[in-house]
Amino acid sequence: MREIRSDREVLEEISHKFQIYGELLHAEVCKIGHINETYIAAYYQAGTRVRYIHQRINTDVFKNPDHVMENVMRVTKHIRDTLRKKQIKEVTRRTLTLVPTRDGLPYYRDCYDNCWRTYFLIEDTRTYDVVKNERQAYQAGKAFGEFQNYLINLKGNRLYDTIPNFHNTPLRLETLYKAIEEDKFNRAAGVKREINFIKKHEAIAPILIRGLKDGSIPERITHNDTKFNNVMMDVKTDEAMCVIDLDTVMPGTVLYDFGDMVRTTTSSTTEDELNLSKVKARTSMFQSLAKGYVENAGSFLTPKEKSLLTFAGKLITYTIAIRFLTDYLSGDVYFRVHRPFHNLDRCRTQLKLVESLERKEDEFQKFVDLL
Ligand code: GN1
Ligand code: MG
Repeated sequence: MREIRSDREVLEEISHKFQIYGELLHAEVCKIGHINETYIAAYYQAGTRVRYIHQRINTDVFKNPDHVMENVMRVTKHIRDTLRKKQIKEVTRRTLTLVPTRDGLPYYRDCYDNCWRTYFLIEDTRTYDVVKNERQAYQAGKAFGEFQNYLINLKGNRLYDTIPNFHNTPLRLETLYKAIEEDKFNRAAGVKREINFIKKHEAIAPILIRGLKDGSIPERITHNDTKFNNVMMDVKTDEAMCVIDLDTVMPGTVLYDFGDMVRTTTSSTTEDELNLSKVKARTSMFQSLAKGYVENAGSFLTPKEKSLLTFAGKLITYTIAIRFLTDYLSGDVYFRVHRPFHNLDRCRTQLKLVESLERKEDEFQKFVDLL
């Protein structure tokens, strides 16, 4: 039987495995994120207090941690080198820095087969679940636009697909339909409205994947999880400092990235808001986001990519709704939940946002066309 150990015991053990030589003072769980387990740990080292992030990689989701870590190492090194070349200051606050194990490896596998990695914690930054003002929205667009821009000239082999078919909406739909058919937890009868809405929108599902396959949408290196809370913001200036959560950085289309920015940056509420009447896409946030993104990614965007930016917001929101609903029907096995019906609540919020984005689609795209 697996022994139950406290967080403190686990962290005491793993902390000695990395190239950190101080004493562990304090550690706490970071509740942001639905997949990996993240801890913030403070150490007393060489006469001062320093903080690190320890993260247990969810290997049910990321089945090949070697691939994930190789991608992360290549991407962070490339960004670090690029920032240095450009003589940009505070490089270690502007990209993640991995702390290797004492054996020089990118992650540590413990005796339970848990995979752990460590990053510097970026001090004087924080994340937000909901965008507060237009400056933040602009900064989010800029941060991910720059991120993609820096990676345009990453040399060498194609990055690994850490989760194959991650944004393949038709495949996500198929998985949903299978879950409805199986209905293992007798939950399908309660979600007829959601299923109908999803079915009615089926036609949008293949549009981006088709473009990627026929080459009309270029494959690029993309982040693939561009939630607003994956941008560390400077606490004093509200400048976007660093893009985090690099496990899904892999080949894809910038449209999914921009789409997920639209989903999380324009939304007036958190992802799991219960009061659906509050959920809408905010026009001023969209405009600031699009401006920040196009100004910084602009030089490589093709006209076709640009013409689909608004549509991508609707499509990715629809896709995430499908994924939340599938997980609800499957017994909440993928996304971490904190209350009953959590995944269903998340799905409903996303679908409400799809409706709102749909209403504003033409208006939003007109704005993008003028940028
Ligand atoms: C997951 O782990 P987190 O919370 O950053 C998910 C994303 C979803 C997001 C929805 C690997 O991201 O795809 O958009 O939840 N990540 C994975 O909030 O599935
Ligand atoms: Mg993530």
